[in-house]
Amino acid sequence: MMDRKPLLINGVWQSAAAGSENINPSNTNDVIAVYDRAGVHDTRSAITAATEAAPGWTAASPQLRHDILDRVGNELLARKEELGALLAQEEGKTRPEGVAETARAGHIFKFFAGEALRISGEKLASVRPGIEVDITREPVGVVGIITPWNFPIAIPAWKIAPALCFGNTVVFKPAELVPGCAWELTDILQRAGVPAGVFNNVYGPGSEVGQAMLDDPRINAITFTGSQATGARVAAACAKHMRRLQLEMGGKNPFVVLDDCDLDVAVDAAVNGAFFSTGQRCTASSRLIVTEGIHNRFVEAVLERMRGLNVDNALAEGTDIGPVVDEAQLQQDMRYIEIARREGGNIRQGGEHVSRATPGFYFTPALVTDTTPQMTINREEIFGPVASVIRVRDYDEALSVANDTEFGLSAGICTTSLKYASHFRANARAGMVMVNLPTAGVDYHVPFGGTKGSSLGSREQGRYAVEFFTVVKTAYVRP
Ligand code: UN1
Repeated sequence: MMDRKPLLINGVWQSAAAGSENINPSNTNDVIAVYDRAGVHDTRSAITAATEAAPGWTAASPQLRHDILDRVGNELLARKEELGALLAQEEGKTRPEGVAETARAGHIFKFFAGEALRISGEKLASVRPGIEVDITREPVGVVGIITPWNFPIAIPAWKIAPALCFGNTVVFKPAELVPGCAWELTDILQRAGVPAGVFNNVYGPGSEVGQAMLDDPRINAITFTGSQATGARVAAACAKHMRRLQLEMGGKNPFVVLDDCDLDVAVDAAVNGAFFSTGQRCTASSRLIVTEGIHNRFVEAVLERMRGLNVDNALAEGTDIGPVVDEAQLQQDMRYIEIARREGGNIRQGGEHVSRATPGFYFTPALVTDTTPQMTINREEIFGPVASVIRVRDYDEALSVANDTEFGLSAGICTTSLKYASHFRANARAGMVMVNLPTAGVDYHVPFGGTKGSSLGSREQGRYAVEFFTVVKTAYVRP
């Protein structure tokens, strides 16, 4: 029997009645570790601890907050190989992808360490003589953080670091499938000197832990990344409690390829955006919208590149694409391939569950051509290595197809025309626009987020994170 990895509540490692096994999707015989699983009672204890710790942390010196966050960032960077391998082992993205994600998390902590020293306000002259107006930012209070499995360390980092930076306390519920990175990050935060109760990890099921967070009025704000369906439940609960919220949900991101593009650039960006990280990114390029003149050459070149992609164990040398995260996701990916076929799509390559040396959820990247914007695979997020191609006449049709979805996270275009690139930047209905770049893979120091059904609330990351994690106070003073 393996030792269990405990929860962190009120600065104390605590065991729970039940535990969950963390299974390696590249080798389902490999149980990475067993993690204590919080229930409703543990969650309430964590919320109590975070509530009681809030006044002290709010008053803590920016220097202290800086130093703690900086230590966390340094340790993540120093251990990126080890933690990146754990990430790959539990989530299934490749080792280099796991290492890069861990480094990104380290940089995020270091960025917000600096931001702790730059919390600023404004002073304005009142319209009434002799009065000053001061505008300052205060923490929101207790922040609930609910994260998905697909970025097991970067997404926790980009919510936890700004929350702590701006003086909030945290109740953190990591995704059920990836407790490992969340536990290591918790251990790092604890050893870096986060005071008791300021940060709590209540790993456990959404139906118990997540629900207990949603139901508790002592949580002042919730930041959530995950599915639209769960996002809607989070939003409803937040409305009930008049609580601040930030949602990052799905995408059905278009990547437009115009006749005048550089074909190599287009193929690189499309293959990276659609299939890397096993396509399990809300920013994935899942709809390739291609004008007639280049359509066939583009499709053949993408297929050729796909044939060279090695789908295998996430930890193996030379793997380009790891397994999908679990059995349920594998079934979902295969179901969408069936739907695509039934609706008249042409599965040109991939879309199959394949075996490798170790038992895992291996699924070959799929390209579906001859699709129309109305087909299910062009409307619903699949969250796997599946891309569809939509053939269009010209730029105008491409833009209108690109915008024809309920989502609006990221939108890409590949063109050498300044005119089309500029027009697309202005008219793509998305929170992020990429020109001659994949729709996925973003910098850590600039705002991240979408429009329409993809996001709700203010932006994450970079200086814009201050909007969500602080409340503005306006003070009128007669000196
Ligand atoms: C990226 O593309 O680098 O869940 C980031 C997601 C996003 C993060 C994507 N929130 O896939």
